[in-house]
Amino acid sequence: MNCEHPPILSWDICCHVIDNWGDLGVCWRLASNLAARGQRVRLWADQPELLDWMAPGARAGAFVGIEVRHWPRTDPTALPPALPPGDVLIEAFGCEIAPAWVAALQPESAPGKPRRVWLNLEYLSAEPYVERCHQLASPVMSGPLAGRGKWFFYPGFTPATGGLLREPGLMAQRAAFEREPWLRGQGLPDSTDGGGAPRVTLFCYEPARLPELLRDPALDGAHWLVAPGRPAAALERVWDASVALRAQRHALPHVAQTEFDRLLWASELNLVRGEDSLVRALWAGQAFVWHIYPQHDDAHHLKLEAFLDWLDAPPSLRAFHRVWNGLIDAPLPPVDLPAWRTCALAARDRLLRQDDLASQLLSFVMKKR
Ligand code: TRH
Repeated sequence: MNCEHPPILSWDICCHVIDNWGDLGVCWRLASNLAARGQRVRLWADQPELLDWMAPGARAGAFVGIEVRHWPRTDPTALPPALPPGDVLIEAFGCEIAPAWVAALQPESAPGKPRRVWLNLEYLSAEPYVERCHQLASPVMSGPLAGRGKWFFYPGFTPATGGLLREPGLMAQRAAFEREPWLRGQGLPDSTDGGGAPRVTLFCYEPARLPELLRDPALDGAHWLVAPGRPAAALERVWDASVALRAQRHALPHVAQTEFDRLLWASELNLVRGEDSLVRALWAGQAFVWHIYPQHDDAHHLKLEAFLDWLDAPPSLRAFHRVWNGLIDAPLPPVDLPAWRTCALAARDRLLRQDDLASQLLSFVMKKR
């Protein structure tokens, strides 16, 4: 397929917000990435109101090619509105779309017509199973949809996976970014303030070692740019007079995803979490530390180690991640911004040589139609 000029397909993306913001964050990025390639997207979300800050105007139709709709996921009596069926249905993170909705959004393809494609977009991981399971078929064996089938599509970090979301022109925007005016425009300290002290973006859960990090000599004088919600609450609990002598904190409001990206571009250290902000920290090319989403069976331990292997993280960054994420109980290793940034830039170079997720998705769908 010529990916420069792909045919215009209509896509339905269903998103269940389980907790936090990453489910919708990823789905919105995917919708935007597809729309940027001329595709038409209906984004069905059970909490679309989160978009009011993540993508202001989205619910009112301000983004060409994207229509946001409420998905009454938990109401068994709700049926989808009468709409033209789509060409591609994406079930984000196995969100389980009721059979009546699948049948309505995506009726069986008529003989001789291009086939409709139903996909499950999975969570991001660097673990080896991702390459094995990417693009596997999953037939429906029973129930009203028996005989239909969907495909697994796995994002990932290597060429044998579905890749990462990266909108066209992102790196050009990143290169053209003017940090100082942007910081001033946000009411944040620019580089003239604090004699070169680093800016640290804090977007985490509740890392037990945060008090130690606040006292790391490499962050003396730092400006902590603190995201709302759990990061702000976590910092509030441990911020005291001794920390206030050596650092400053700046409470941030919710900002649009595009501004969130710029925040990561403008900071010398990005403490990110979940899934989407990790990917955006990679594109930012600054030193970063990942607070992985904790799973109760500790499945995130292997997931973190697999990511650190792929990242080719230097020993200091590996050790830091293990302590930051509670895998081992040891003092927090010192921050090494230059080494961590070098590692982040090398990882970004590797990723930029691979196709992005939306392009791969388009190619895959065209092959299956
Ligand atoms: O919020 P997260 O922790 O999200 C998730 C969820 O917990 C989800 O259930 C889990 O499956 C997933 O992680 C792995 O972190 P994440 O993924 O980084 O998503 C945050 C999103 O919020 C991201 O798209 C950026 C966006 N964001 C803004 O747009 N503006 C803001 O001001 C902030 C703080 C975040």
